[in-house]
Amino acid sequence: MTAIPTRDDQFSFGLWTVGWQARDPFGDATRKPMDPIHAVYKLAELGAWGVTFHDDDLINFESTPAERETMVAKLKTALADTGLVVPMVTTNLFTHPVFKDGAFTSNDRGVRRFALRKVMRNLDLAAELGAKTYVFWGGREGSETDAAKDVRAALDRYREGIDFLAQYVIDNKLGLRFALEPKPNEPRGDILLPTVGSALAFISTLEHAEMVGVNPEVGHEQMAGMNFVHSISQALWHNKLFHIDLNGQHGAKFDQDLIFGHGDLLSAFFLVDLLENGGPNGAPAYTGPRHFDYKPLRTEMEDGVWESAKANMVTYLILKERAKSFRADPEVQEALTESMVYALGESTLDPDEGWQEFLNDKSAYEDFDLKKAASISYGFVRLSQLAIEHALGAR
Ligand SMILES: [Mn+2]
Repeated sequence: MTAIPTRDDQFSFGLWTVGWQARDPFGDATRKPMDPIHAVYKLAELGAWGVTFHDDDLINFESTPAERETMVAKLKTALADTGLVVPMVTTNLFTHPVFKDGAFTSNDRGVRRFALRKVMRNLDLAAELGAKTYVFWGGREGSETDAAKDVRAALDRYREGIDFLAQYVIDNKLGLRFALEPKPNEPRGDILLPTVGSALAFISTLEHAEMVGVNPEVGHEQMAGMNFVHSISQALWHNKLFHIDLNGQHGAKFDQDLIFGHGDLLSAFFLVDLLENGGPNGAPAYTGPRHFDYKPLRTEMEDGVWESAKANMVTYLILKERAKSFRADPEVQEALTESMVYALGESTLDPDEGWQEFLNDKSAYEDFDLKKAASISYGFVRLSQLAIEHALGAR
């Protein structure tokens, strides 16, 4: 089966992904630096729709305003040449040593103020390039020892930072929404807002909660032992899935950043089914960018980098086709009915049924056939096997 990515698929890539020189905590770079402009042309050629970047991916952290302008102009030319868009931009608040104790939650107030300015400058650029989403990955917001961080004060500072930047976006009509990216650990021993659930709870306390959602990453959630499909379902349920980072991960260990589907493949199948088809009970599909945040294997040279970029998109498209075939199969439809998956879409209470009417309904309790309900077979094994057969292309 060959799947060919097109612009309509809305595939986007971080410039830092294909541009990763494969430096890891134990080894030096195995690849040469990649010109981000070259990456834009190559990704366009492969069928991508958009590119995303941290400020420092494009413009060296300590470059002069003139150097910055030259680089932005080059990017704009490449975008115009290729038709690629910039749907999302983010800030690097983790590489420079100044951020070693975090950015918005650093114990050093000067660092916190510097971080806000670094973001503001890049928010302007994001808006100028037409981005709709601004991601915040607080990789350094955390600690290694509980003695060193007052977590409640840190959350106060985190909220203060996000509230302040949201106000800046509103006042300057930048047209951006924020998406927080949870991660449990790495590079910090423990990172604040470790999971999608923690981020959603934090967002509910924000002054401009309506413009803040999440950007969950497959591997990050799986590192925390969470079911990514469940996390994404809940983010969608809250209308907070503003963006998504697709990659692969083999369970709870260091951040592997594998190609999408090259980790937990079955979870990837159900994820694509959720994103593309919505819920079986009519909940809407996801319409935003399909963004890849992964690392090409350290063993590969540039040819392998492009092979990996293509692999992300092709794997996604194959899973999309497999998920469609799963949903269209009459046997699956029958199994879904049999397993009462559709029945869950029905509300538990009748319209206008209050607790008094409910107590009057003897069929709910007194006359309920407990024995019968306890002895039914739900048929989930058959349903699960049907999904696996479709995922494997055996149907
Ligand atoms: Mn990410």
